[in-house]
Amino acid sequence: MGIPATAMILPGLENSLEIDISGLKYIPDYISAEQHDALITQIDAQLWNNELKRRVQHYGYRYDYKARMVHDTSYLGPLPDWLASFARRLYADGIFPNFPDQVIVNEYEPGQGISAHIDCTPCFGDTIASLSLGSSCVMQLTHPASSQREDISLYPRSLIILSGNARYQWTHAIPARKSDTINGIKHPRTRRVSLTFRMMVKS
Ligand SMILES: O=C(O)CCC(=O)C(=O)O
Repeated sequence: MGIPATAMILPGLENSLEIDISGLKYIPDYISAEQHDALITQIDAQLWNNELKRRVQHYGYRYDYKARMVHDTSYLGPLPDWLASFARRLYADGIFPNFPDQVIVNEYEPGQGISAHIDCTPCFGDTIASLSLGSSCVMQLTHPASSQREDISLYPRSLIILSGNARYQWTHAIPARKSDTINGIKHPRTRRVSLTFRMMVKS
């Protein structure tokens, strides 16, 4: 499994990771500093949902954290313009085979994280793409069948793409801690905001 041939990533947007997990791609500097700041401003003008330890915003379809799924009744409406234009770019760049129609914005203050998970399989399609804003952090990818673990540093303005094996056979997590040690150097975390784009699987 992998990104379908009809949706090959544009030349120049190739992986720059040394970690070789099939279906994993990392694109540094996917957006400009101006786009980064404009997105933060847009996000901070919206209402936050406080049902988890970290704050979240849901667009397109509401995700039910208790049931770990999206219900048929959870449609919230089309993506707002400021997300739809980004979704169009993800499609035009060949990252998604169609427009992504579900987005979760996660906010991580230092000490906050997200536990290891595989995104809902019946709910979402093959590609999950997460844009990082604000602080850098480490994402842990774990292959439960072999216990292999890989740490990936996510820098602001980067895009990480999980599809195929990376999406279905590996869990991903952001450890809840206040700093990350990368190549022996301690990086204190500041506020991080991510936007994760997905495509709903329509029944
Ligand atoms: O914050 C991230 O980059 C990942 C978010 C995530 O894994 C999720 O929303 O399921």
